[in-house]
Amino acid sequence: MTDLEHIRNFAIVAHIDHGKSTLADRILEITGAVPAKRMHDRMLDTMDLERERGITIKAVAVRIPYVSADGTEYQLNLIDTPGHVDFSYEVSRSLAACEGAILLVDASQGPQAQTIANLYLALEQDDTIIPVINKIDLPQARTEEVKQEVINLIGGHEEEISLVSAKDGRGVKEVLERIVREVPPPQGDPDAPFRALIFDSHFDTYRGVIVYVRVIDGKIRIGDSIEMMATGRKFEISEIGVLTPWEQKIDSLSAGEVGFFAATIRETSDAHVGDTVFLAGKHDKVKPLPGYRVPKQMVFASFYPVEPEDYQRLTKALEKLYLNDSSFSFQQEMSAALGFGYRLGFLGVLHMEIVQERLQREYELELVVTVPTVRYEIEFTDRHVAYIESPAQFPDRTRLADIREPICDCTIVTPKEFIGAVMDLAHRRRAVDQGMQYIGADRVTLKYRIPLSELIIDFNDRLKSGTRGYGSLDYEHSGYESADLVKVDILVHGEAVDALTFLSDTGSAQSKGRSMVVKLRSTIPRHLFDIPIQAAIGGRIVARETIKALRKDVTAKCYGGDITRKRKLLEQQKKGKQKMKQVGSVSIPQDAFLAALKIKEDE
Ligand SMILES: Nc1nc2c(ncn2[C@@H]2O[C@H](COP(=O)(O)OP(=O)(O)OP(=O)(O)O)[C@@H](O)[C@H]2O)c(=O)[nH]1
Ligand SMILES: [Mg+2]
Repeated sequence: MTDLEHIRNFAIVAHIDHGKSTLADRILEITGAVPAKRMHDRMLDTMDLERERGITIKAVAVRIPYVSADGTEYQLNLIDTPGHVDFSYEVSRSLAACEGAILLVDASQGPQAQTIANLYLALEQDDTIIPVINKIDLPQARTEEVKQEVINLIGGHEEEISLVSAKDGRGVKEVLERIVREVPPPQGDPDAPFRALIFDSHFDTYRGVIVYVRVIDGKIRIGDSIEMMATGRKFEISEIGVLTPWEQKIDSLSAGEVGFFAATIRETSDAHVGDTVFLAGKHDKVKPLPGYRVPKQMVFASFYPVEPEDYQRLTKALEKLYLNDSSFSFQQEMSAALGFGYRLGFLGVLHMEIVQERLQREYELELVVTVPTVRYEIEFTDRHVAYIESPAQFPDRTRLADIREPICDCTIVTPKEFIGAVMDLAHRRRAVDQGMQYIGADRVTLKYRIPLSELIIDFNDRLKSGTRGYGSLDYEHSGYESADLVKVDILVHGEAVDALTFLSDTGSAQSKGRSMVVKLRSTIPRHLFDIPIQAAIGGRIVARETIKALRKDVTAKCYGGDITRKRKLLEQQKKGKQKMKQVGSVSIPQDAFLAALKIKEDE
C-alpha cells in the first residue's frame, strides 16, 4: 500500500491522433515500467482493431512506479483515453477517476475540436490541467503559434506549457516532474469503510466480469464481500490486480489507488460503470459517489444476415459482443424484404463501423447493413409521445401532431481561410449559426446547432475535404426540435424495399430520392429483365431509373474453347453472388443498402 501523499492519478486527453498513446509509451519507457526489449509502439492499444486502425477505442489505466528527481517514490496511475468523439464518454469517466489531466496538443495542428471538448470535461471534474505541446520534432511544427493558441484557450503563461516529443522522448521527464508537483494527491480516508467508483468493466470467459475501480476510501482484500449500490447484489472478491501494463495480481487495493478485481460476476449488468461498490453490509455507512452520464445510443442501423440461416449465429454473436461492449443496443426486427435481423443502436458512426467489423471478422458473419438513422420523437394527434429508431416505423402522417429530431451543439475548428467552405457545408446541412471566435491569429472556432441526422451522413468527410484535412469537429446532443420530415420509399422492380426506406427533411427529400435511385442503378447488377428503380414520397413517384436487361451471354467474350477461362469467369460470378441479397426476383448487393451514404450532394 502506498500512502495517499505518494499517489498521482492522471489521464492523457487530446484530439484524435495528437499522440496520447505514444506519450504513454515514452512514460512507460522512461520510468522503466516496460523493459526496452518488450517495448513496441502504442503498448496500450491492445485490441486488433486499435492496432489496425491506429486509434484508441478503449481507455486503459496502468500503474507505474516513479522515482522523482528528488528521490521520492511515487505510484502513478495513468489513463490513456481515446480521442474520437464517439468515445468521449470514456474520457469523461477516466477524468472522474483522476485528479489531473495532461492536455496534449499536436504542434503542427494546434488545438482542435476535441481538444476544446476534453478541456471542458476536465474542468467539469475539477482536474488540474497540464498543457503539453507534442510532436515538436516535426519539421512542420508551429510550436510558437500553437503556444499562443493554447494560452488563448486556457489562459495562463507560456512557461506553464510543456514542450515534448513523444517520439524521441524530449521533455517527457519534465512532464512527469510536473505531475508529481502539480497534480494533487487523491483525497480519501484509508480507515473508512471501503468505497470505490466503477469506471470500466469487461467480460472474461473464465473469470467473469473484470471490474476496474478507483478506490475512494478504505481497502479491499481477496475474500472480502462487496456489494453493488445500484443492484444490491453481493459478491466475494476472488482476485485483485493492476495493469503494469500487464496484469499483475496483488493482495489489496487501498484508498486513492486504481486497479481491478474479479468476483465471479456473471452478468455485466451487475457491474454498472459509474456505480459505487462498497463492503457488503455497510450500506448505512457509505454514501453513493456521483456516477456518470450513461452513454446514449444516437445512431441506429439494421443488421441482417445475407444468408437467412445465419440469423441464430448473429443472435449469439450479438449476445457475446454485448458482454464486452454494453454501449451498443440491439433489438430483434423483421423486414419484409430482408427477413429476420436486428436494429442496433450506437454511440456514433465510427462505433457502428467497429461493431460491424467485429461481427464480420470475429464471428465470420456476412451482413447487410442499412443506412444509419437517428431517434425521432413523435407526437401523435392524441398527444401521446413515442420514439422511433427506424424509418419503417414512421407513422401515417394523418396521425402526426409533431415530429422532433435530435439536435446537436457542434464546434468546428478550422484555419480561417476555410471559413467560407465550412459555412457553406453547415448551411447546406440545415445548421443554425451560433457564433465564431478566433483562437489564434488565423484559427477560428465556429459554433452551430445542427440536426444529428445531418452530421452522421458523411459530414466529417466533407469537412475534411473542404478544409484540406485541417478542420475538426466535435458535437454533443442537446435536445429535440420540431422538424419537417417525410418518408421516402424506394421501389425495386415495383416492390417497396423497407430496408432502403429513409426519412428526409421535406426540402431535400426529392433530390435525395433522385440521387438514391441513380446510385442504386449503378450498384445493382443487370438481370435478365428490366428493373425499374423508383423513389416515392407518400405514394407519389418522384424519381425513376431503369436497369436494362442483360442481353449478352457473359461467357460469350471467352470465344473458342478455353474452358478454364470460362470456368474462372463463372466462379467469379458465383463469388460475387454470395454477397447478394435476394429481394423478390432481384439480387441486390450488400453495399447497395449503404448507397445513401455515398450520395453526392449537388455541390
Ligand atoms: N513526429 C512525431 N510523431 C508523433 C509524436 N507522437 C505521436 N506521433 C505519431 O502520431 C500518430 C498518432 O499517435 P497516437 O499516439 O496513436 O495518437 P493518439 O492521440 O493516441 O490517437 P487516438 O488514441 O486515436 O486518439 C502516430 O503515427 C504516432 O507515431 C511525436 O512526438 N512526433
Ligand atoms: Mg491513442
